[in-house]
Amino acid sequence: MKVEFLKSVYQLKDLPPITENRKEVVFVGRSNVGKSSLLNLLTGRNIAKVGKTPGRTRAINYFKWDYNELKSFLVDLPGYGFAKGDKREIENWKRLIEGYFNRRRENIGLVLVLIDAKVGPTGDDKKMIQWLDYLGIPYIVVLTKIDKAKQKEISSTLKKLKELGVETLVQTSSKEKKGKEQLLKVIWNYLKEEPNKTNS
Ligand SMILES: Nc1nc2c(ncn2[C@@H]2O[C@H](COP(=O)(O)OP(=O)(O)O)[C@@H](O)[C@H]2O)c(=O)[nH]1
Ligand SMILES: [Mg+2]
Repeated sequence: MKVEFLKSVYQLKDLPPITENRKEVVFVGRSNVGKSSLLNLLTGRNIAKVGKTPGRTRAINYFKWDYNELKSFLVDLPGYGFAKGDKREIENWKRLIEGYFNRRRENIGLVLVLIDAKVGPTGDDKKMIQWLDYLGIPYIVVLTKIDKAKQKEISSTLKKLKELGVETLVQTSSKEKKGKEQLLKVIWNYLKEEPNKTNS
């Protein structure tokens, strides 16, 4: 396995060219939900910055990832749900994220929608899931921080997600290094699929 930081993208024009046949594995979710930690868990490297002030990481961070013969980009998106951000900042965030998904749609292999096991899906998470459904972009939900949640809270989160129609789900704890192998397997299965196969 090989991973390297490629670049931070603040403007859509700086997105890397779609070359080398690299599909994108995208991390989305609330600020602080554990996106960067999960990226580090998956790659076994301390490569994404963890625990920066929520909402302050406004860039799309690209990593090149070679996992066995599978080549991809890992894409760490800036988090949503920062109540204190000013209006203009939120507008900029929205433009960047919407532009990202519209432009990269065809190149996205899988979106990981991260949801805190204890908190459950928020309004923003629901909007994101519905939007991905609408765009026809493949995604799965990844529960994070299961080490912090009681079994009862996890059950309640699972129930809410089921009501939203979410089927594929992996439970993880970056702290306790749980769920890594299962998640790698799911990602592998999505990325190895032939292009257009999922749309037939
Ligand atoms: N207990 C626990 N804390 C975690 C876990 N994953 C991340 N965190 C903590 O949650 C905070 C935010 O993590 P980060 O990966 O930066 O979240 P991001 O903003 O979504 O990228 C940090 O303080 C992490 O140490 C986890 O699995 N368990
Ligand atoms: Mg982060």
